[in-house]
Parts: sequence; structure tokens; C-alpha cells
Amino acid sequence: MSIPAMPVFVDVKLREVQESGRLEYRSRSLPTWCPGCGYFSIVEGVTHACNEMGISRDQSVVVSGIGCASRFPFFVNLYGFHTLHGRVLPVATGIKTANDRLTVIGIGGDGDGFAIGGGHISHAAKRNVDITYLLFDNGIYGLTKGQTSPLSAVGLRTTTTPFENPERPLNPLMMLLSYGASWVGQAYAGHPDHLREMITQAVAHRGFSYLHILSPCVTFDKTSKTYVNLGLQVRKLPENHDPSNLMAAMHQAQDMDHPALGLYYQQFRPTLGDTFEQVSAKAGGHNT
Ligand SMILES: Cc1ncc(C[n+]2csc(CCOP(=O)(O)OP(=O)(O)O)c2C)c(N)n1
Ligand code: SF4
Repeated sequence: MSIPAMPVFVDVKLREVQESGRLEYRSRSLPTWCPGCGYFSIVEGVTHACNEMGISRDQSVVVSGIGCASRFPFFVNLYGFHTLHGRVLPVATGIKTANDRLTVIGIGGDGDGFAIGGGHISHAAKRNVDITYLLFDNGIYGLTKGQTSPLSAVGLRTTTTPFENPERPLNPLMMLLSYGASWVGQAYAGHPDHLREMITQAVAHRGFSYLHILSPCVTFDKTSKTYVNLGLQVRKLPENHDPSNLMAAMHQAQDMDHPALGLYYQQFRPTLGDTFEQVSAKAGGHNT
């Protein structure tokens, strides 16, 4: 029996990806997410960004908690740490503190980050740990089959709110801005080119960078953060938005009905590693 030839389109696409160098950053495990899940674009975005920036595979670590989003480290060819539910940031901080030369990227869902892990974000932001935190916001708990999360919209029917979610969602961008995060941006899985640009910028920032990524859960949310709804709701930050203006960033962050995509805020200030150096110098020692 002869083996059917690979369709020309697939062949060309595969060659393009291979030649771009991006495959180097993909693991042999294919993502186990549901077809259509927004998270596929995020893997693409991270591998593109790593390739563009020439990130060294053996000098980078992705750290995740628990949830569909947190399966991410299995699908990329970087060092990975699939830690406990909600504990992304303490583990990522420890890794970066132990070896300041590593590129450290924290990954997690909205439940992982803002429910069980919510208390850690303010500390990572205020300390300005030089890591990137990619928060995959599908507004629901996907892995555990569709419960309400702190970022679920009012009125969403879920397994824990069968009579509609009565609570207002948290405003994650306002929280990060007021915690003092030194880089705050927002992207959407349905706009993969822009997403990739934002991941690159977030990783390049020296300090704590927080990228909020809106991403549909096609299995458990058919009415709220869907591709159709988000496609209509998202907008760009105004052309004249000044990312050094915290008040302007907060003003933009207030509009949760029309989430703006782009870089809200960037500030340059000493990182946790710099602070250690200063303390160590005062104490007459040195950091290795
Ligand atoms: C200590 C602990 N509590 C609860 C759970 C159950 N649990 C696993 S994933 C998850 C929520 C994941 O939701 P989210 O972070 O939004 O990620 P998604 O699956 O939507 O990507 C929960 C509650 C757990 N694994 N460990
Ligand atoms: S359950 Fe939702 S978040 Fe999880 S893989 Fe499926 S579509 Fe994605």
C-alpha cells in the first residue's frame, strides 16, 4: 500500500515553521488542550518570542501552577516546573533569586493566579522580581470542568453558579498597577501577532512584567469570553497613550467592557536582584 503524499499546504507550512527555528522551542508533546482553546496561540507566541530574542533554552525556565493553562511547560522545550496550585510566583522568585542569569517566565490561569494564588502577586510586583508573569484569563476554571473564577463575568452560568454569577469580577490590571508592577500589558489570544509582540516586550523588560492574556475556553464558556464576544469588545490602547503615566494607565484599565490591548505602563526601577546587591554591599559581602 502506498503512503499518501503530504498535502502541499501542510508541507509548506511545516517547512516554514521548521526553517524559522521555532520548532527548537517546541517539545515533542503535542498540547492536550481542547481544539480551539485560546492557549494554542500562547504557545505559538512564546516560541516565536523566544526564537526572536534568541533565548537560550538551557538558561530559561517556565514555572506553572495547576490548571489547563499550567500544562504549558510540557509543550515547550525550555526547563519547566509544574508546581502547586497558585504557587507560581514564590517558586519563580526563588529560581530567579538563586540564579539571576536565568530567564524566568511564570504561567497560570485566572483561578490559579487570582483565587488560590492571589496573595502572591502583590509581593512579586512590589519587589520588582525580574520575571515575566503570563496570566491566561479564560474567566473560568477549565481543568476542573467549569467553576466560577474571581475573573468570571457577572451573570455567567457555571457549575458553581447555576443561577448566574452574582459577583463582579476583580479588575486585574488595576490591581497590578496599584501593586506597583513595573510593566503591565494586555493581549488577546485571538490576535496572535500582537500577542507575540507583547510577550517579547514583557520578557525583554527588566523587572516584574505582567501580561494579561484574554483567552476563550471553548468548552466551558459558550456565552461570555468567547471569540465572538472578545472579538467585538477588544480595542487598541489610544495611539497617544503614554506608558509612563500611571494615572492614564489606570484610566484605561477601568474600562473592563472594552478591554484595551497594548502596553499600559512601564517603569524602570531596581529589581529584587539589584536590591540584594545593595544590601550585600552594605553588609560588606558580594553576590555571586
Ligand atoms: C490545593 C488545590 N485546590 C484545588 C485544586 C483543584 N484545581 C485544579 S485546577 C483548578 C482551577 C484552575 O483554573 P484556572 O487557573 O482558571 O485554569 P484553567 O484550567 O482555566 O486554565 C482547581 C481549583 C488543586 N489542584 N489544588
Ligand atoms: S477546558 Fe477550556 S481552558 Fe481547558 S483546554 Fe479545554 S478549552 Fe482550553
